[in-house]
Amino acid sequence: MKLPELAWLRKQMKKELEPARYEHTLGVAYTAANLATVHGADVQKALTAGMLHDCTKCLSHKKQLILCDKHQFALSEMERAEGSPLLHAKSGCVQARVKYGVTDEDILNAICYHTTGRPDMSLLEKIIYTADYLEPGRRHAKRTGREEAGDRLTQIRREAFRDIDEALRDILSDTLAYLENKKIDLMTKSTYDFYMRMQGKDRGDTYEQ
Ligand code: DGI
Ligand code: FE
Ligand code: FE
Repeated sequence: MKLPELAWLRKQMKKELEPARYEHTLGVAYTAANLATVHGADVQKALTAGMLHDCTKCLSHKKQLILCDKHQFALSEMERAEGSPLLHAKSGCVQARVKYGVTDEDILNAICYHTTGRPDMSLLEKIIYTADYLEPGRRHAKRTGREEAGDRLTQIRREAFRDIDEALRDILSDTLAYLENKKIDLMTKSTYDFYMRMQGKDRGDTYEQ
């Protein structure tokens, strides 16, 4: 499967994104490439997905809605809501396909679910979700704001290269804690439930269905 040329994508992202978002994007792409190397995923796909994961983040909400509607990408009410933090993952997935020529379903899904995650993610999806949280440019765990977040982020960074599911559970816990008073998307909640339940299974614990 032919992937878009990385140097071209990088140039496009430099044009499309604000400087800090562009730096974050490079951090995610290279962190994803490293995670892919360690965990045996396709490095080129990880670079492509990382480079494009926030590709529509600097477009207006309205432009993102128009893009999704034009290409018949169904959106939930929460994704459609003005100021939704979830919309850019969906519009990014559409844009990756129609503007940047990505046809690989795994890459498109990694972009689509990079904000909420989803139950039973592919390795590439986990890599992008995790890299987004712990790329080197993140000064603190973005969703916690806790004082100890720096140390915790260091721990999660290390963990991600050892056991990506364990890192994923830590990230999901912190995200849910951060979202405490905000509206939680059904997908974010199902991802959390799925991976917490998996932990029970890993450790041989019993749990209620
Ligand atoms: O685009 P980034 O800033 O790199 O990061 P992101 O795409 O992971 O997330 C954007 C924000 O979305 C992040 O601050 C957490 C938030 N988010 C994730 N799941 C939910 C959510 N916000 C709400 N309100 N509800 C969710 O379920
Ligand atoms: Fe994002
Ligand atoms: Fe991001």
